[in-house]
Amino acid sequence: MMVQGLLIPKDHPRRVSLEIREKVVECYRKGIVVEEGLIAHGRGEAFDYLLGEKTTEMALKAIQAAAAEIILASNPVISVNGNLACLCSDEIVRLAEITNAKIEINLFYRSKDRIKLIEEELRSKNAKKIYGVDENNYVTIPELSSNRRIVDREGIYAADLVLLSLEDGDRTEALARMNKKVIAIDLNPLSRTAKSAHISIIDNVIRAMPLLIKYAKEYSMLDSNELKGIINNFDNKLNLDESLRYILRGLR
Ligand code: PTJ
Repeated sequence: MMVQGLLIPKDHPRRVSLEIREKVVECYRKGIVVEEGLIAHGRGEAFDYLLGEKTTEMALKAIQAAAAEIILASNPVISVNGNLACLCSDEIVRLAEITNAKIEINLFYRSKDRIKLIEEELRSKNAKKIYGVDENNYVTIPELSSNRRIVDREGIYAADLVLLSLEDGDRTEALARMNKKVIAIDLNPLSRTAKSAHISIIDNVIRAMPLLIKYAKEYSMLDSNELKGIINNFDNKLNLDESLRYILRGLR
């Protein structure tokens, strides 16, 4: 892959990270990712570096609990922003298929052009129904001032579970107040999103989404008691503390 005219050698120790960065820049040039999305990605990279750029044992436990919750949910929705659409469009569509989840485009830096571009990206991966694209269906989440308050009446508004990533804390808290189960993928264990979600997956979306698909497939064979057992064995607060300790141990 080319980075500003340079070829990234196959054996470069940080090749994957540089390739992902290149993909995000490409999406920025297309208009899928905003400038602020580049900055958010950089913050994510810093935390990923501290996590050793791999899925930790704690993240895996959170992913397993999340897969069980999504299968048990009666109306799960995957909330898609520019960065997630850029890095995981294929996985979003596959996870939605396996779990019967709805896909909703929900942007912080909202524009009709970006919604259209992201819709096209998802359709290119065979997404069928996409929520958040029809203005006639828009409703607002109470007590929230950002653009993310605008949601689809039949999508996030009606959901009992929302899977989100690279999200701001205000909306995560607002969704939880609406009695929705919130699963967040966020590399920063200190973020308000990570702290207020019911399940916080401290991992990079590029690793977490394929693992969510793997476990959703596996768990779709389980009965509801087995799924509840997986969920009851998971403690988000303990898991978050352990993720933070993992980073601190690495620093020492
Ligand atoms: O596409 P839009 O308009 O909805 O805007 C999306 C951005 C990302 C710009 C917007 O949601 C934003 O400003 O996000 P924040 O508040 O900067 O939060 C981003 C969080 O995601 C930070 O905690 C980062 O550490 C984390 N993060 C960044 N990259 C990744 C990530 N988490 C998981 N995987 C990543 N690849």
